[in-house]
Amino acid sequence: MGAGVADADGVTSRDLFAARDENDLARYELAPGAVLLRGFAREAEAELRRAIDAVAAAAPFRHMKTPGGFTMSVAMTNSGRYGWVSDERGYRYADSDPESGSPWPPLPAVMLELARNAAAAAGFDGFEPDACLVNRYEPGARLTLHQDKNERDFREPIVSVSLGVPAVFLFGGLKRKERPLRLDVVHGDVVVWGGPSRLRYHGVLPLKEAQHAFAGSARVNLTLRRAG
Ligand code: MD3
Ligand code: FE
Repeated sequence: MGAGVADADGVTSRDLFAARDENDLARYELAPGAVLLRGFAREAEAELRRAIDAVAAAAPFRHMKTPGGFTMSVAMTNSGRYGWVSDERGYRYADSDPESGSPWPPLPAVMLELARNAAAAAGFDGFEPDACLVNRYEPGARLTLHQDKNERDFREPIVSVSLGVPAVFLFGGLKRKERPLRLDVVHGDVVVWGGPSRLRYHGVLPLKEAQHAFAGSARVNLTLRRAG
């Protein structure tokens, strides 16, 4: 079985490198520096559920505005020293929640440990995230193609954790015009984006109506970053 990667018109699909570790979890190198760890977060799901609830209790999910004045369909919140924010002034990391003026809630230990372990499994030892953006997708919510460029040091990877309803990631090249590949991501999947893949364009197709025990009709994505 391959990683379920196809090009964006869905016509071709190809099996990519696969190896199984002792826990029977699959590790796929999608591209140089981009590693899919299928099911890597499943064992922590109960703790992650509680951690997300604790973060959202302190810093509620909100729909941010883009600098162009559009309201994002994805609801977001943050934990850690820095949080990613967007408003009419631009995209940036902020050390407090603009809604409350308070610091973001602390990065829960389960998120920090998961990110360290996933990064190490993907070949990025010593990853110490200081920010976790929590994205919540309801049916129809999407993220258009973009690059993550607000972090200080692009040598640091980004760890992405998918929870709840499945989604389709788009991952493109270093130029927006390159046609993106599609990747189906399901509950518990972790992707590490580093090295030569760190500045790839990427996005998420509109979420389909579905139900999952983790969060009902929603998908939750955690991205752990070294922002500062
Ligand atoms: C590829 N989030 O929050 S994570 C984001 O599922 C974001 O919520 C998506 O993109 C989500 O910025 C996708 C996948 C991802 C994250 C970072 C990347 C893919 C990446 C950095 C480089 C290349
Ligand atoms: Fe992104």
